[in-house]
Amino acid sequence: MKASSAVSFALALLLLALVGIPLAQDKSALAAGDPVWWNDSWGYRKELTFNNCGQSENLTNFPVLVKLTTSNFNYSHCRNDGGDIRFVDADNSTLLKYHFEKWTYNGDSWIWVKVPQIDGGSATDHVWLYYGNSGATGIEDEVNTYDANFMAVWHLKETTGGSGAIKDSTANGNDGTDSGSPGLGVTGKIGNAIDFDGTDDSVTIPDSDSLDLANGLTIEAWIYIYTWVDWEDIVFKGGGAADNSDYQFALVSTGLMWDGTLAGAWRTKYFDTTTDTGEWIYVVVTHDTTTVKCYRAGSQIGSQSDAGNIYESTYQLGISQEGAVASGYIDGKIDEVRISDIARSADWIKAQYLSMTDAFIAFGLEQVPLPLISGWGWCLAYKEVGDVTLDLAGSMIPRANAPEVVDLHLVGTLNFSIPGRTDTFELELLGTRVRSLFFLKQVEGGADPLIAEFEGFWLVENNYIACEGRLAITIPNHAAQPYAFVLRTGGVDVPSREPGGWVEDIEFIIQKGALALDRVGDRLAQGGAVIKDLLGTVLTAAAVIVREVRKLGEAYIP
Ligand SMILES: [Ca+2]
Ligand SMILES: [Ca+2]
Ligand SMILES: [Ca+2]
Ligand SMILES: [Ca+2]
Repeated sequence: MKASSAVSFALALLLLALVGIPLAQDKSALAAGDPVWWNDSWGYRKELTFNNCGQSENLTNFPVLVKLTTSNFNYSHCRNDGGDIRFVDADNSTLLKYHFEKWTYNGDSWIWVKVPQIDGGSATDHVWLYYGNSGATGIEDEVNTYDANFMAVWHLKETTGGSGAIKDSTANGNDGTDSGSPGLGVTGKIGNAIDFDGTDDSVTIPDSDSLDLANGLTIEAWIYIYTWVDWEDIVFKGGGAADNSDYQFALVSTGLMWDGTLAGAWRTKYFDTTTDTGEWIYVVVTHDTTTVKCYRAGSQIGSQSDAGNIYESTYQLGISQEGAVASGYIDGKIDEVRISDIARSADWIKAQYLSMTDAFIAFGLEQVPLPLISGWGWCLAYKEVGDVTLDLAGSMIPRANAPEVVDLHLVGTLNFSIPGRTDTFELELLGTRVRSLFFLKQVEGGADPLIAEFEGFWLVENNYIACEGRLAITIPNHAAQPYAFVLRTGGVDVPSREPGGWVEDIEFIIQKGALALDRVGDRLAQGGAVIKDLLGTVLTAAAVIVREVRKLGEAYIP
């Protein structure tokens, strides 16, 4: 980083801190009492926050699609095989079931994760993605990624066909067999898909009790149609006649249709919608033995009365085929066909659509654990303030593409014992190391609150953390003045702990920091009026910072 950009960055950080914009995205993990880190053997984590604002329903045991790319994930921090990927619930304790649909190191990866509950109407419910443990092996649990109402889940990801080759991800084992030589392993909506030629390509699945859905159903699929033709079947189970067909979800010239057998007759229901070709469309039909509903792109496009149980036959199920009949072939690609034995709700379907279109998850910044959570010591250079103890907990967030710069976001308590009174403060520190280092936080406490301004520099090494800076305390009968101080980790073996060596380290940082702060001070002076408004009484003069920082090398007394 060039000096000028470092100065600008330092100034930017200063201003961000002063106007109260958080530097780190992670707040929930840092609230007092929260578990801070799930497992010390893992070196990194990200918060995955769900945008379930638009759905009022609590979504339980909900399969969420997590798509990792080189834009939202640093693959160099995890194993090549993804074996150290873990998903942990918001409690930072409960491991979640997951499985890879496709893992591509340094590419696009699709992972299905079962989330116990995503709160309705929430924009803050979240889970954690942990990674960075070279000794870990994968704990994928494919069948348990899906709730008990899923009767079949076909990712259609296979690159090789054959008898039973098209795998069902659920415990029901409804594996399919391709015929007609469809295109396997083609680019799908989610990982791979299957390309059907509209002539004779299909996948068929034998009849099974799990595919008999008398009491209701949901059929989902992503379709990418080349030519939209009447009576081409997305899913059809049955013998193909009015008296022997279970359920059918098909293309018609006006859109989509549902059908099946009821008392020896067809129960056809049409749903008018666009018949767009050349794009991926998420289509869903639900039936609760009373009403059949159809959805497109996550939104309901129709609802029709259709009382009666779903027919149960002994015929096979066809994807791109009219059940047991050699007909109904789709001319297009199909991906992610899923069948449930209940009618999924509108909220559930909408959230699934959002999840599968990268519109459901916000990826937080990569975080690393703080090397030491407790055991902090301190050394106050000027002993006038009184006794001070400090306990901190928090996390560090490395900046992407700048590993030498580490953001800090810490919370803790600061206890002052000054003649006549004792005050305890809640403390929040935001900061960075190296030349862009800066943090500041106003704290207060007690019946007649003290105001402490806390600013300084972090020096983070492999086995210790030192903090140095200035603390200005305004109390009655006590002139506000800056106190230089040094905080450092306690109870650890610090190689450079010898006063001379450590001071040298500190001085090195101070020199770089002071240079940056000189410039910050200049800039503050130039923009005095505006900035003063922002600062209020927090910072009375940036020059004080610079001056005091320069004293630190001398002021430090081990
Ligand atoms: Ca939750
Ligand atoms: Ca797929
Ligand atoms: Ca063919
Ligand atoms: Ca059956």
